[in-house]
Amino acid sequence: MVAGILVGALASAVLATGGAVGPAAPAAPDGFWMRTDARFAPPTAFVPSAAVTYDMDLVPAAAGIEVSQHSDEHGATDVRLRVTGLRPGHAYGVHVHQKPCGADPAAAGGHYQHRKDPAQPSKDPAYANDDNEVWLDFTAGGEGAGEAAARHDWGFRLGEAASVVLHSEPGMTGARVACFSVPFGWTAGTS
Ligand SMILES: [Cu+2]
Repeated sequence: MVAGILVGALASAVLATGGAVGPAAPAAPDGFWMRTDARFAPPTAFVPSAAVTYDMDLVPAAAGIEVSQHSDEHGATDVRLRVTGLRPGHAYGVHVHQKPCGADPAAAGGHYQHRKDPAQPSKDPAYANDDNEVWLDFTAGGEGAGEAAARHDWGFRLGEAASVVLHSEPGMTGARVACFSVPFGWTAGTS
């Protein structure tokens, strides 16, 4: 697997020139797709990776991750996750988080929420659930591979979704064991 990013958008005028946009946030594209992959490395690695592991037991160095997003012109969004090289049989919790990864697992911030809980970090189940957040929990198979997908009728707001965090167990409570910085896109359907 070669690490990289592929990004597409239907509003080619926006991305191709940028000339029509003002100093504020650029106009949202009418649709968006993106796929990015990387291999995990510790935050201290000589060659830094967009994918960092904080727990080499649950997420070994050189384990692989791929994340893709497809948003249609109405904002409905599919996010897909594929991983390789993890601990066979282990159940991981995974969410889209607000900020990019850092050497500190806390750097990724809280979960992206469609309706933002006024109290952050959010623990209220009315907000912290898989309808209002993007959860990609999975159990690694016998070879350590896994995948998950989530579909919502909403998309991300500009700049507010920036990583995928793997946790030590499904749901809300697991420790952060790895993080992948992902350039999620926003769409016109996002309000
Ligand atoms: Cu999380």
